[in-house]
Amino acid sequence: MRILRYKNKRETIVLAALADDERVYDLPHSDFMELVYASEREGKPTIQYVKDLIAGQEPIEEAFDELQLAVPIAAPEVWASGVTYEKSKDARNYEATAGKLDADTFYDKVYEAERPEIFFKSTAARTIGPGQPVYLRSDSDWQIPEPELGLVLSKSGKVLGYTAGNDMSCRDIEGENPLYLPQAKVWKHSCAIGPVILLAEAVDDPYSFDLACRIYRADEKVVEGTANTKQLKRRFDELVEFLARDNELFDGTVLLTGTCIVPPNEFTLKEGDRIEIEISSIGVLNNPVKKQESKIPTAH
Ligand code: DO4
Ligand code: MG
Repeated sequence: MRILRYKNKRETIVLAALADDERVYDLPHSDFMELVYASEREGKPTIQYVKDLIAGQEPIEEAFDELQLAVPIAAPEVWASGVTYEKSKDARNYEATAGKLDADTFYDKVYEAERPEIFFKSTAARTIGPGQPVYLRSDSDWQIPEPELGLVLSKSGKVLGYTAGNDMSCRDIEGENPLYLPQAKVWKHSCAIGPVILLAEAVDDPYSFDLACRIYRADEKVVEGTANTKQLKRRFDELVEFLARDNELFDGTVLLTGTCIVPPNEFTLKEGDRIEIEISSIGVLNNPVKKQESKIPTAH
């Protein structure tokens, strides 16, 4: 069972369920967390609560792929884990050492360390949903999407659901100096999530999601990569435990779990590209790429 938000004929954003038979049912709750709270009040797992709600109800007329989707949750915060897959460690080493991969870097150390890399990625205002453009930074010449599984968390750190995420990244800025990480990771429209939230109760094994990333330029596929969450070096409960340690979490926080798909080193995103991030049982997060319309003049 998957939960989504879409704009209906009255131009109102509404919450809905996408059932296993691919039919869409409107839900009488304003957002994902309201749905979770309502299921808790009834003492039912959210998946059962939704099944009971839609039983005997007519699906909406439109098919899922005809809907104008919105971001599935206005996550108050998006955090991200890094260097959780060997592929990411190797890519970070490449950008930090100008290709001299034999250096013993911070990335090698964090890959092996007990404490994972966790960084602040986005706020609700910076996070976009399916179909909306991710923006390019104006001061980077080496930008890539990072396709990642996202955990949707409660304030107690419980995994409520799974979504797909794009941790847009500037390899040149981070490679110049890891202290520039916030600038390499956080800017307007630098984070996309969606298209839906797959309820956690519907997932038997979260270490078996297939991920794929495809990048199209002028309708031609220029990048394609695949991965599986079984390649993760970390466990999700370990990442959540470190995120929550001495911290305050908010309901609906999203934690991205790191990338295992990195485009070839010579690749950088360009305006007009289109990014597809697909995760099995979740669906395809589709975003065009745009240049940022900068309102702030640069210093030089
Ligand atoms: O250290 C940089 C971040 C790495 C990252 O975002 C990832 O591995 O997904
Ligand atoms: Mg990442």
